[in-house]
Amino acid sequence: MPIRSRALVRVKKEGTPPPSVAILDTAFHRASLVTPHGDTKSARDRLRAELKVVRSSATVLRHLGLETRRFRRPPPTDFERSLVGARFGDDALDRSLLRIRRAEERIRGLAREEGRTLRGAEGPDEIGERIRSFYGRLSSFVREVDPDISRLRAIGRFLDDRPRLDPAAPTLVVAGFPNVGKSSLVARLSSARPRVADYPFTTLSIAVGHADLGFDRLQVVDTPGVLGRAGRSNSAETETTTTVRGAATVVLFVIDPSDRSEHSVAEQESLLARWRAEFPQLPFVVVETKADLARRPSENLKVSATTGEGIDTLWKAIRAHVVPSGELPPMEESIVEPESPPATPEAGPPTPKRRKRGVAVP
Ligand SMILES: Nc1nc2c(ncn2[C@@H]2O[C@H](COP(=O)(O)OP(=O)(O)OP(=O)(O)O)[C@@H](O)[C@H]2O)c(=O)[nH]1
Ligand SMILES: [Mg+2]
Repeated sequence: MPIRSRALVRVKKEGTPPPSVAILDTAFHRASLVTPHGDTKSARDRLRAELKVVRSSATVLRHLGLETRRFRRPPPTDFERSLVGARFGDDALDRSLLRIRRAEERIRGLAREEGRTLRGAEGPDEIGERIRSFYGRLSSFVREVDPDISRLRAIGRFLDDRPRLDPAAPTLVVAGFPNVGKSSLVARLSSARPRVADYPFTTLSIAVGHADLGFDRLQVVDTPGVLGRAGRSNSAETETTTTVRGAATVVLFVIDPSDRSEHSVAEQESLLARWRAEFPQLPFVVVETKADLARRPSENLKVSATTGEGIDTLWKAIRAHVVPSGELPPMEESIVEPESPPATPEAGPPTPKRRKRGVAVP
């Protein structure tokens, strides 16, 4: 059966076409457009075949390169890698990249070898047979990496939906049980405007806002709620734990002491105790929120995202844990390069201005 019909049969059987179908379709179409020059028909036949080999393999390689480019420039940060590892499996990204790289090497080798063999081929039948066999092998190399291309696309979409955190900037991770008021506090503390609603798991993936500490720009990360059931986390809860582990400079642990919470303070505190034991190096700032609704005697800070009560005191507690770096954040988009050199040599280099400053901290 011709290669193209075989691909169509697979599409019908499986519903969505695997990535190889479009890649090979483009490659064979582009290869069919080659226009060889030559004095004799046999010279033109051979050159046409050689050009088909070059063009089809080059097109496939260009497409495979596009599938992997997102993971090369810039490469994912360590934190992004751990998010991907938690969702897709520890080595899923590296395994797929490696398999595609191997397929690229095999395709390059195949094209080189075929170029040599074609030079010795005699007559249109032999040349036609060689091209068919080349296309068959090229197709099977691309089809073998279908699952890897699909996985890389899924990982790319997953990362596109996540903020790109600056690993060098201080990061406050806001975490706690579902529906306790984490997103409301993130909106109070930063430039982020996350969705707030009165039901659990409104937030399903991490989001970031910024706050201007004066000396540095703080990343404030909203997270999905965690129920604290050891060993039985859903993917959103796992994302939160991965973020606490991989991105936090400080954790803001939010407790809801009001009767709006379906979970007792004791339950919420047991998650806090577990995290303190799991991440002994991390500072935890603990707040009891919804202070406008309920408060109980305890040593924890009392705040309300609704009225703003306690937010100034909360900032003091957060700032105490964020060591001034004395440096501007290295994010390129946040810096406007000065246009002219300093007026006098003694004046030293001009200070770059920040464009995105986030919410100013009192
Ligand atoms: N009265 C009062 N209500 C609050 C306060 N903070 C949050 N809420 C309400 O509590 C509900 C949950 O708030 P969210 O900020 O979405 O809570 P969350 O912890 O982000 O929830 P998930 O993303 O589902 O885990 C919403 O109805 C908010 O309006 C507060 O300080 N006072
Ligand atoms: Mg939320």
